[in-house]
Amino acid sequence: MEVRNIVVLGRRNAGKSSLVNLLTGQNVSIVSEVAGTTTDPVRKRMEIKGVGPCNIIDTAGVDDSGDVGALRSSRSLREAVGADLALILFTGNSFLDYERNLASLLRKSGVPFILVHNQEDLEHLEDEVRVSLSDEFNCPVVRFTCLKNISGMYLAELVDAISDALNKTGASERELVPERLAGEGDRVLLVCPIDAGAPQGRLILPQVQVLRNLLDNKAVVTVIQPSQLKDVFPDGKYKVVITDSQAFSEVAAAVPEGIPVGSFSILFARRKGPFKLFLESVSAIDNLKDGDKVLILESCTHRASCDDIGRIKIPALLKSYTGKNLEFEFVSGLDPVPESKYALAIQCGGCMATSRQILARVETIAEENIPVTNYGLAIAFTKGLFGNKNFTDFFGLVDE
Ligand SMILES: Nc1nc2c(ncn2[C@@H]2O[C@H](COP(=O)(O)OP(=O)(O)OP(=O)(O)O)[C@@H](O)[C@H]2O)c(=O)[nH]1
Ligand SMILES: [Mg+2]
Repeated sequence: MEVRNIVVLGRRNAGKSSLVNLLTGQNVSIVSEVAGTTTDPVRKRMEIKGVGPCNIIDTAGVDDSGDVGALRSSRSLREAVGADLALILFTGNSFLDYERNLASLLRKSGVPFILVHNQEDLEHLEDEVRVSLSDEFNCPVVRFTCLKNISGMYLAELVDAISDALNKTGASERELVPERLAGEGDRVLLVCPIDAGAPQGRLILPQVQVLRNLLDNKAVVTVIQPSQLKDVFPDGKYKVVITDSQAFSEVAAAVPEGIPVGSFSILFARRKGPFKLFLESVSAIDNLKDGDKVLILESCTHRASCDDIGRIKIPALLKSYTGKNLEFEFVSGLDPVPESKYALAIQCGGCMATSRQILARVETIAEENIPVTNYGLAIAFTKGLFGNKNFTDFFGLVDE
């Protein structure tokens, strides 16, 4: 199930950390009367009734000043644009520039938000202000206090507002395996190499998720390693073959015409990212010149299984395919993209990130007119698979 990210924003001392602690029922963030106590985003996983697993993300105040303060507040904003829901805290009936800028940034990024008037025990939110904010921003405005002995009722109301807002927007992701690709009774072949890079004793997450989705669709699934392709083809009758990108060439050579062939990473690219943009951008590989910089975007925080694809395999494939002397830069997690001229950016499948996070990052790069594609598409392109009919048939089934 998709984990939803809820980010808590506001000025210093608004009570963000106090609210996060109350919401999660744990002391995850330090609270103090010193403005600027929280410096880096702090996240805590919790289950919200009626929503499911959520990360509650505490942030540094957006009004933090000085050079370091500006860095802190820009980290807060980065969390904001990738979130599924934001809480904007304000106090003392003052909804001023900082709060307004937050609201317009969130609106621009398509992130729904709730305005939370904290410290109600010190100053009550006037009805007039509440109504005018709710009209202006067309969003819920709730009253809150972090004072322990009276917070219970406010907390229940806030949790209801959070769950309503998240249920209204729905999960932002598309299904991984559309039914028209593999539905009830359809036979599907999964090709999962177990090489030195594979984790001990288990499959990697993208494979597990695709397998689960296929079972949900009631497809009939066979899982093999590339060396077993000869045991199932040419006779095997499958509706579709889904392979790890690394085994593309072997699979393409073994599968008879008429059976669409795709990869795990293409399913993830379609689910999480702007798939059309990825698809349109992949041919930019043919325009790469000597000295061009290529940006590799990794979204995992644990990089064990994908590391080697992004850092070693893709650079090697691109260099040998283009014959050019290319430079590579790598960005992982939600780290900011360095400002530099890139000829191409390549995003990983993003199995650990939400689609909002991927979209937020990819859009900022695409705005600079940098073509952005994805691991699986780039690998397929360099292996010449765009000339393979089974492969292009697969796009016909997943594209919409
Ligand atoms: N009376 C009252 N005090 C509050 C309330 N919420 C927070 N405080 C106090 O306000 C101070 C700041 O609270 P924090 O939760 O650290 O605020 P923050 O927004 O996380 O602040 P920074 O991390 O510095 O940005 C602390 O002394 C809290 O005890 C509230 O609802 N009522
Ligand atoms: Mg704090």
